[in-house]
Amino acid sequence: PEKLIATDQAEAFAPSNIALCKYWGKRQSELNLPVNSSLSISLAHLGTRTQIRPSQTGEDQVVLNGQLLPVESSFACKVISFVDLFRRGRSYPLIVDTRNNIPTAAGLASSASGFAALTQAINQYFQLQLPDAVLSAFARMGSGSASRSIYSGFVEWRMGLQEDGMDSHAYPLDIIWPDLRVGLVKVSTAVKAVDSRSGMKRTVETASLYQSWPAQAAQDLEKIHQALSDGNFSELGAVAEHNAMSMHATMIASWPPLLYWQPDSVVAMQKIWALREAGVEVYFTMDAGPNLKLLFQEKNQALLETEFPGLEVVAPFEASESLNSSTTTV
Ligand code: 2P0
Repeated sequence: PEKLIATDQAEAFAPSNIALCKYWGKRQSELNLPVNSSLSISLAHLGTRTQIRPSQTGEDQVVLNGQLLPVESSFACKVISFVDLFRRGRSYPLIVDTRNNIPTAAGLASSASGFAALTQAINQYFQLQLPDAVLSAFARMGSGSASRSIYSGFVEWRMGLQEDGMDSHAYPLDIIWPDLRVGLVKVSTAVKAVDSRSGMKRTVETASLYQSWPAQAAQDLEKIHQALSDGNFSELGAVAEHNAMSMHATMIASWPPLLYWQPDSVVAMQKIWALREAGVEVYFTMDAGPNLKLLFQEKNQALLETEFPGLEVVAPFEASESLNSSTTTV
């Protein structure tokens, strides 16, 4: 709009999400347009809460987990240039106060929930009343996976075909699996060495194996849709694990090699394969970091909590008041 109307304060929550069919590679990097479509599950109460209020100093301020960041830090720069997409040269100095309840930059997708919460908070703060699909397309420009964090439950980000990217946004799937569980195996919460953006670029530019990725991702997406409509957990888990390993194979085939795994990641993988051999239905997926995300059903929760001490378990479809607050203006 020509004129922005600011409120006193706005606050929004967005969940983190874990892709079952991964986004890896951009066809256009300024707008974050992906090479392939992807599909994720949102992590209910795990995510980011962001508050926006006017800054009395006349300067933007970015606060992360209670700490005021230097404006020249890369996180603050990203946040400020994202807000500028909406302010477009107009002077509205803001305090962006953002809090994650997941470890930042540990491959637990905090940029996804971060940009989704920021987009929703901006929408409320300036009373833009943008539809969810447009919010998703905006969130995508902050971080590709953020397009999916606008919604809860199973979410598909369709790559789209348009050059302006307005058809590259997520859609919520009308499927509920109350007994689905996602378990976070924290191998390391250290900040990763190569961020996803540079990692993707390196893979696309140097890994000849990457040529087979778009077709594999398209096929996996189809299979996941089928598994979801059949209610077939084993198929869902198997396709998600195969998809993650295929993505990591393209990363490893980059130069210099991109290996996000730590020795303990492999220990955990082998444990999961042994459990499956023994008849326990558990699968895993991994992102641009050393941590594993387990996929299993509620009936196996107690056993897996024993096998993986410290496992953080999320029930993506649990009813939660905090999810509703994503649309609340304070
Ligand atoms: C995903 N990842 O689908 C994939 C799998 C990591 C591995 O989306 O450059 O932070 O900001 O668009 O969204 C992480 O990449 O990257 C990611 P940008 P993003 O979840």
